[in-house]
Amino acid sequence: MGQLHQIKGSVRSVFKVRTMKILCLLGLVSAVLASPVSQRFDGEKVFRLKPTTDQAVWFVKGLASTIKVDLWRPDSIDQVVVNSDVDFCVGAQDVQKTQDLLEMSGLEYEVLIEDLQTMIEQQIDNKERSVTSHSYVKYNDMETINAWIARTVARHSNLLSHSEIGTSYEGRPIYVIKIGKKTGQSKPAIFMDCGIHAREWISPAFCQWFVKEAVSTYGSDPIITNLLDTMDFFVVPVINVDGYSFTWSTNRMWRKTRSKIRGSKCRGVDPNRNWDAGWCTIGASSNPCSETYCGPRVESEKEVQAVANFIRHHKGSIKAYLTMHSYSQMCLFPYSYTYDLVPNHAELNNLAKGAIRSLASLYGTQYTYGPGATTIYPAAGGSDDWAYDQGIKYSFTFELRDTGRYGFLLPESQIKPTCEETMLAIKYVADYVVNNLY
Ligand code: 0X9
Ligand code: ZN
Ligand code: ZN
Repeated sequence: MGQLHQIKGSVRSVFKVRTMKILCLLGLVSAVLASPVSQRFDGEKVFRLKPTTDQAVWFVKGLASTIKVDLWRPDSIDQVVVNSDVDFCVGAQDVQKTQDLLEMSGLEYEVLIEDLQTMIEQQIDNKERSVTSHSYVKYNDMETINAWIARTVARHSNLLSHSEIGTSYEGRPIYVIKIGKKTGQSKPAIFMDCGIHAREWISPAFCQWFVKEAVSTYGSDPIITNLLDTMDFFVVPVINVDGYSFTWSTNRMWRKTRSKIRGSKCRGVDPNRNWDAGWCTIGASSNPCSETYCGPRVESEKEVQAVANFIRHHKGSIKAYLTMHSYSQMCLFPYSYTYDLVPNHAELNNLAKGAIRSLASLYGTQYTYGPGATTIYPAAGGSDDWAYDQGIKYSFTFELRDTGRYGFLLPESQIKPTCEETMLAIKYVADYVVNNLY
């Protein structure tokens, strides 16, 4: 719905500006500069369909072409297939029509979210929020995460250091935190990133949690201690820093980067379609207005470039690549750009199976696992496939909680359990890697 609201918003403000006196105009302009008007989602509903026949798939595609639907999952309409859940959001003005069409079709559907705006407002509790301090059980904005990085690294300088690996389209710094016992020698490493997709807030929250856990259990937890003694972790808490900031300031449902596209009114590239891995061949769009726009060229996005350069630079030492997304509860491994199985498919499959078993042992959270192309959908240009083809043979995408009850709006009360269980999966993978160095 993004497009629609933005257009409405700008028409309204042009009207206001014309009818106001100069003084008011100045006041209005400075107010707008100070805090961008947030996009609202009043009356928008999130639906779930499960098309069980080819006709039903056709119906869903037809619906998407008559009504402006925001797909939440899968993220593009050509990825809708028989027997897969389709979650999508519909603007208030189209809710009745959608419901009528659904009733007529006889398709089974659920309303996942009655009112998106209410859900967004409920997700974060602004009353108890303080500007300066971070929390591991709340979502933190970009400034808070950056302040957290500086402070945490300073406080644990025996294990942590950080550096800027590049800047974003809008000029924000992108940081990597290095975690490991300083031995004076170069060690093998595991790379993990969060926040490729802006609206998947649980992902940066997990990277913060991971750093905290690693530091606070070093010396007491034998697995973590062994890991940090023999290896380093490189953690990028937020890759898509512009998009993440934009989800806090303006549009909670933003996914892509914020770069301007020559010749288009739409902004942003899907940073998980922009890598040099079968780029833009399947499950990606060359339309700049699409949520899965692959970009004008490979690595067009500065954020993708920054991470790709970092990984290329440390290629010899990085033994595993982990990237955190949400939602769907899946552990995915290459490939997604082709149905071909990777040479060490059996090994990755076993590793994923062990990881999700370990994850489930805490709260019973069920994950599925397998190669991306068959487990979620074929989609080229992803970071996991690229890292794998760089020679990093342990490469995983995690899709964290939930399976759609809240989707991207996972309540803060679930941050702790989600991070705790995910920690078990990551430790499982890392422990395997440290014992199978290559
Ligand atoms: O589509 C994606 O980029 C990921 N799912 S999400 O809902 N978080 O957007 C899945 C990525 C799987 N890997 C590749 N497609 N390479
Ligand atoms: Zn919408
Ligand atoms: Zn994602």
